[in-house]
Amino acid sequence: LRSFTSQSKPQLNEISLLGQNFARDDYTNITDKICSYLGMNIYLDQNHPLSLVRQRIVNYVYKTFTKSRGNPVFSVFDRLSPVVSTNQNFDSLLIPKDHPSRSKSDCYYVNRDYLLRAHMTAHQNELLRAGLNNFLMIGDVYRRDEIDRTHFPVFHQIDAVRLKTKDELFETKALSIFEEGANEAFTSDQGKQACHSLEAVKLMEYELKETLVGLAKTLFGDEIQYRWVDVYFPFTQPSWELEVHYDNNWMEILGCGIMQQRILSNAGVTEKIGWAFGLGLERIAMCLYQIPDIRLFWSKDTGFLNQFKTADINSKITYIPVSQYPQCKNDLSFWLPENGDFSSNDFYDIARSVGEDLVEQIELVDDFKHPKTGKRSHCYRITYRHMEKTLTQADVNLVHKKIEEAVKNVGAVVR
Ligand code: FA5
Ligand code: MG
Repeated sequence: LRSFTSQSKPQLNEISLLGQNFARDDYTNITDKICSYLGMNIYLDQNHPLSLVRQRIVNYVYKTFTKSRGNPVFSVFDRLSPVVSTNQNFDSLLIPKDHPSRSKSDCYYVNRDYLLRAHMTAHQNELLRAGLNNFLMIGDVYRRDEIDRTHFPVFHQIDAVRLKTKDELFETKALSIFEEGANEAFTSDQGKQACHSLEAVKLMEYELKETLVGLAKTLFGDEIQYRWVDVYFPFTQPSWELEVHYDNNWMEILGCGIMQQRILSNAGVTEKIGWAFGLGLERIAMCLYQIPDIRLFWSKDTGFLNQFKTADINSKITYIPVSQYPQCKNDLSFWLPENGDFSSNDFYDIARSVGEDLVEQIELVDDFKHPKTGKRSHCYRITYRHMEKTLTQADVNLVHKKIEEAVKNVGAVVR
């Protein structure tokens, strides 16, 4: 029954994804390039801008919902495999068989039965079945799309689910969550699910919207303008999108709603009502840090990444564009002057003054003390980059040589 085998070497007609082999078939449209993003987990890299936004959102949810002792109510799942079944991504969420979001032109299919998740909501069902009531699902999602400044086939989402019992929802015993005898598949003319009482839906809607407006204010500031837009999702009813006003535009940052009761009962959950939301990290990060291009999130360039190195994830960071031209790295190792009062900062000053604006960054990559002689040596990795042109290795060597001469002048011995 299983359409994949584990751990073994993939056969010719198989693809290996995160250590599991999957059979190819006529649905397979996942490319090697897309496969290369699997497991990169940039959203978990400590100082990555997406990681800063992720941590701020998780902290907000932790702080907003606490148990009596101040412990967070929500559990976080941020290492769920992005390879999911069509049942997880679609069927379990009541997405119809003929829904356009299932099409091969929109999704990366591994085969007929498996795809790269197109939203984090794909994990809702398994976590509901596991008996969880309050949880966040965080990870990379994959959609076939154009590649431009704001679109990239891989982006990141945080999804949330919160379930409440009658006792958690109401202060009085007289009220109930459900309308006696109503069919879970029907919608009432009030725009809610027929099976829900109006008071239960209104209280859930209130908490959901309060939570999300609070989140928007935490991220963008108390002054942020926002508006709610009625929308449709197969898995929530009623459903809304939250838009915030940023740089003279209304920007959609999330979708949310009251969970379809059929999803809960299919997962074995009874006597509870739930709300859910799903938001994208990239858009929020692009606004918060003024990052102009979504591709930058995939940059390995330290000129980009170092701008987000901060001890305080809430500090205001405004991205300063780095040069378009490539970096060039050269190492320099030398024995420190024998007089013993040479510090790394001395070297940085020398390199900065001799190397002018071509030196973008310097790291100490090795600090070695000779066991017998006690002599110390440092190795520095210097990153060069010109703001207006591509540096050749010859250009770099010239400057590198000048720095070398300058350290010799202060008594260092180049190795
Ligand atoms: C969803 O993915 C739903 N699963 C969200 C949801 C969850 C609704 C739970 C209700 C309950 P949507 O496709 O609109 O919906 O994406 C949700 C968010 O992801 C968007 O609001 C946006 O912030 C982000 N997003 C969607 N597409 C892109 C894209 N191409 N690039 C960047 N961010 C995107
Ligand atoms: Mg949307």
